[in-house]
Amino acid sequence: MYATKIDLEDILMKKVITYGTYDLFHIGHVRLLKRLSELGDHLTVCISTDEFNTIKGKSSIIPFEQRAEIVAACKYVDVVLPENGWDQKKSDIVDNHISVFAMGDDWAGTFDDLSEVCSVVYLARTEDISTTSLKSYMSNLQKDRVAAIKHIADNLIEKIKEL
Ligand code: C2G
Repeated sequence: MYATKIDLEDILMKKVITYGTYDLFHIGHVRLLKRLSELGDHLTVCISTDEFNTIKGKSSIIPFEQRAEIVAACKYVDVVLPENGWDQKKSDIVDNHISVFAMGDDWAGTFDDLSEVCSVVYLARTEDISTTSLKSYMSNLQKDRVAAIKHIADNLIEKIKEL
């Protein structure tokens, strides 16, 4: 049986894979995806589903379908797949003829077992930006806004009492 064109491309291309939630898509994500795309000819990004995020103990603001669509729109990304669990990585790598598995270095050492089937690379995270910090910034904004509205309301009540 002759290999199909797709199979040959798979084998000839240096394919890179990564995994993540990619909630509130930010410059740290973009810079990582750019550097990942420079490790090979083709980049696959597996986006954590909302259900898997629950297992990870994370809740994302943006639902899975939109997170996947946003990452798929990034010029550095070739394919987006769902990440449904911790254990799919090895079969993803083998089934998709992946040469390089790469993540930000907050995961350094976690996936070294994958070196049985591909190269494992951890790239430095982008400092001073994270989904968590964006969430707390927005939450503080909300609290400030509520406090400002309460201050105005209290002043109004005082004025009304003086009438
Ligand atoms: N990242 C980065 N710089 C940042 C923030 C994130 O390089 N300032 C990287 C992370 O190291 C990760 C990727 O961006 O490689 C996605 O980050 P998250 O969306 O937080 O993904 P995470 O929750 O770490 O999920 O099976 C692996 C998990 O699904 C990873």
